[in-house]
Amino acid sequence: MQKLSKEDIKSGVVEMLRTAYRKTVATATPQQIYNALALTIKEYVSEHWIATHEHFDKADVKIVYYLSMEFLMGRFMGNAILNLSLQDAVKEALAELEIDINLAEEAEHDPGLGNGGLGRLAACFLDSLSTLGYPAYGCGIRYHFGIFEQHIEDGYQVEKPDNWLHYGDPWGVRREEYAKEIQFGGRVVSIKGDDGEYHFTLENAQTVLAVPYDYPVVGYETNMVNTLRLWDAEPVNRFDLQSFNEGQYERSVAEQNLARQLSSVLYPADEHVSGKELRLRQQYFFISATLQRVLQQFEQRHGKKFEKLADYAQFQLNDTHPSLAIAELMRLLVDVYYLPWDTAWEITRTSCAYTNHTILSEALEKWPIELFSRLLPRIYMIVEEINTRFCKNLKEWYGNDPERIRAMAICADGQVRMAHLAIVGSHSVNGVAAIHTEILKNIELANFYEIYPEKFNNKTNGITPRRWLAKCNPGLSGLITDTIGRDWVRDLDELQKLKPLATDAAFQQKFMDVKHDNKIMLSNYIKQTYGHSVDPDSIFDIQVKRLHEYKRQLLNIFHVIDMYVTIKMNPRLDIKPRTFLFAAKAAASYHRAKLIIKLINSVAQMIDNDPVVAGRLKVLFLPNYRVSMAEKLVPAADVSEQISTAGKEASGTGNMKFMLNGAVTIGTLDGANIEMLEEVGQDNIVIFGMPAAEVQALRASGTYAPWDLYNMDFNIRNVLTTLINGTLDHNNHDLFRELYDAMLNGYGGARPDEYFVLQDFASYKEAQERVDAAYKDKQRWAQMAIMNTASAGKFSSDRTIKQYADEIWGLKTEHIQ
Ligand code: JNB
Repeated sequence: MQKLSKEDIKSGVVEMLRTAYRKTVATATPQQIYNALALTIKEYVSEHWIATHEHFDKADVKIVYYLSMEFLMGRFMGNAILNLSLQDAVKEALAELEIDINLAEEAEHDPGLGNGGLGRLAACFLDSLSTLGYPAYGCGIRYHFGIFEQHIEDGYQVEKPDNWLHYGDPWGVRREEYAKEIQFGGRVVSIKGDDGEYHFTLENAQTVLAVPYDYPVVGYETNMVNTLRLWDAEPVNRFDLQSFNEGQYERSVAEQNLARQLSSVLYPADEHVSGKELRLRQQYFFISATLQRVLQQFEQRHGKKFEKLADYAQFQLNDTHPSLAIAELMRLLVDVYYLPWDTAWEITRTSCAYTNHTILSEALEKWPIELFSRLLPRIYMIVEEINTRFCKNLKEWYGNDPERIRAMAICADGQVRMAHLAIVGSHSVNGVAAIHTEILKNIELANFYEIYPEKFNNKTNGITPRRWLAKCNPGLSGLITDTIGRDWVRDLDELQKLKPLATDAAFQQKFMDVKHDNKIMLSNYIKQTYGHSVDPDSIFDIQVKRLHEYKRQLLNIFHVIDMYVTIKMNPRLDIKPRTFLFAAKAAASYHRAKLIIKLINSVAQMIDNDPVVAGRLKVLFLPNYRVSMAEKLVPAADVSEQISTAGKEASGTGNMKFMLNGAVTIGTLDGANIEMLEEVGQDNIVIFGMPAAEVQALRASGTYAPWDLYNMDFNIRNVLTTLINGTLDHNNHDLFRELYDAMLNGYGGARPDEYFVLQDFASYKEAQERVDAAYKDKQRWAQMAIMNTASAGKFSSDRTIKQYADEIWGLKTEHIQ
């Protein structure tokens, strides 16, 4: 295929502007220019996309289906340009057309079809699948509204809808020919099939149409283009005169409303179950559509040989959200394709695999049987049957131990437990970092590990080096490529070659110059966008992630208050100036998290208003954290805050992004931080706080007494007092009393300081002093920063995906001509 040239791009953009908007380059808006460029590139991508699928058909390949409620893709265009090696051609074409490429790229709305780590991981995985040459589909929902847009008003979070489709959807291809009908409610009846046997079907169900929109997933310097398939819900259009006459008018309207609601909005609660009927509808909607299409295609290719399904299709369940796949696959095989139960079960078990992403108990999905069986009556029957057979097996293995059986059952206490369904119906169960998998095996899922040890395995998360270094940090990318060549983009272990240069004064200088340039660029962006001045010569200390108590943004801001108080008491204190940057969305219903946002903003204001600390401390909360903002922050970070209560953060992936871009981590022994420590060595990471085992022991002992810490530790006392003495808000002394109470007394029946902020405070403070000391020694700091980049190879999602392909999916790479 002919590569897209500079001239092709120029004429493509001009032509597209003319036909789509009757505009010229001179009169078009940045929005229109973006669309014209996107459509030009998409046209070119389509050739590779078609070739990819021709190859899949011809070679009859095995395909992995990554089933996920969330895909946090970030902007498409820049990534496509990079992966297609079109960066130079596009740059030159736009320069000749006198278009500012930045303006065009910034005009793309960043689609937020995910909450955080789990959704962004899915996006990194798709990039790696295409880059490595693995046939794959990402399957999910085309929400019309992504994660809300966060505004900050008077220091408080305010949510606004994110209408990402408003300006058009140049990358999506509507595939009406693959639409599928999805049924909800109704009654289960059995009718005689063509085979003369009785089969279950639904009577009087509500029907919604699932229409797929396909988005290209371009691999880096390969010709493979995989597909992100997002299903949109539409009414089936039964709004005909007949149903009107038969008095079904209301029902018809109800169905239309139902359809419109289904793919309307992403649930914005991160690691917290909503328990809402609409969420269960969404889950069944995209699972049923995906599986109907996969089986239809399988039958076209292989006839009725469904026993071979697992050799051609693997379904990876991104947490329990898609775990209805297990029951829906059973339904289709048994009710639609007339397979015997045992055969269908064998097929299902061998084609599904489950990834766990959190051990927070509030994120365990359990559906009330009443709701589940009403909405999905046939699926419920199947889940019950799976449960009955599973419990019978348990009885055979353990004898009659009702307590144990009740603990492990899929249906119990009036609920369906989705994690148990996912484990029983899969051939693989994996955690996302070594410590996380150990906790699953030994604590959280110990019961299941005992009966299915062979299913459990670890797949430590990774991030794509394309978006998270090559794309977001051109300065550092260029320096690395000039030094060791460009192979690192596909083989991140190549970065090891930088290790000998960590002590090289000339390289240190260049590395830190790039960092400084990135800090200046970020400072300019902050000045322009928010009007705040930040000093690029201060330490950029960054904590960006969802706002959650276990992630302990509170520990960070408490330490800032402590620094403030310390400087006030001793204005000549010798510390390196610091800029603390925060960004985080809180679930709309998570009151405590929103109060913490308000606290961060109040502290920022207090510091801004105090000349004594001016030039030494700065705090800024950046509103509306999202992928495109992360791409600006990560390259400019000196210090990366990864400070969760040990045992709570399954892996973390932001930690890896900062490490790759040469930031030094201050972190706990949690999630993938532990493996980062192994890779980078203890001289190049700042570790503090209780390890997970100590946290567990302290919690179990019931002896944790924050008041003792308050009484013994003068710094803690000062920080907590600041929360309630009017320093932060002269008009309302009680604004933050809830946080004070939560720390010391327990608030609303909860235990005091559930996440051990105060317990780890002294250790954190001391670790921050180590950071300060290290930064003052310029060579030492440069060496640490370089060692972080040089040691980040393990955290490429290419490594992770290769392990999934080899150890779970049995998937081979393909080469597209
Ligand atoms: C999540 C996440 C988990 C469950 C729900 C929503 N987990 C989101 C994150 C972990 C990180 C880890 C990433 C990728 O593996 O994002 O996954 O790095 O440590 O916190 C959820 C949503 C609704 C209902 C129930 C659960």
